Amino acid sequence: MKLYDFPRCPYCQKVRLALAEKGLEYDRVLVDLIKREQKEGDFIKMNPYGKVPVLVDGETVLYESSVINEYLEEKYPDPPLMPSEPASRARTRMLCYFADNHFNTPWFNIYRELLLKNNGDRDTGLIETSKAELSQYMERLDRELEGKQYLLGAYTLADIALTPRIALFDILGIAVDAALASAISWMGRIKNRESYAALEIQT
Ligand SMILES: N[C@@H](CCC(=O)N[C@@H](CS)C(=O)NCC(=O)O)C(=O)O
Repeated sequence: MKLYDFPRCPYCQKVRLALAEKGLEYDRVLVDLIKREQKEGDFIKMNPYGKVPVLVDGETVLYESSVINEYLEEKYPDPPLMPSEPASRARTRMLCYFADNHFNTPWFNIYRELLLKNNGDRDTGLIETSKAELSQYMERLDRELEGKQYLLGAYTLADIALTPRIALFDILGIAVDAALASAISWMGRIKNRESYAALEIQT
């Protein structure tokens, strides 16, 4: 398999985590987003949206990180990263959607303001409202995690989808309320997994 990848992209990190959890070998092809290689000839033929990640498995070309991770789950089911029962599988997918489409918005606001802009250009108001939004999402996750090791009980693609975002909390100065004990211990658990190294977080 070949993964077209940009190291610090959270969507690529999700796929690298799933590949690592499943112990799958693959080659990595760096797509330099800064040089806009994702919008050029050969790459745009694989993904018409011009975005990483893209996974190539033989003749199969896939884009959209959640679709890629479900493909990996179906083709390489061991170890499983989805529950077996339909309602829990649907819940896993809802949480993956939440991670990419809701949680990601305030998280990326903070990321962009702090890591992609210079000091004087930062919107401090946006950073604060985004932190408040994330606090609410963390409360929701804390409730979801009560009495559980991971979001669905066992570790799944839902935990994977949130991991790249959680991983940068310290670097982005995002604090989690100490009262959210279930969420805090879950964060510790996902960081202690062997696969976590696949994120390649640079401190
Ligand atoms: N929905 C896509 C999102 C992928 C995405 O937004 N990738 C970003 C990097 S983190 C990208 O390639 N951006 C380049 C661009 O839009 O030009 C997925 O889940 O794979």
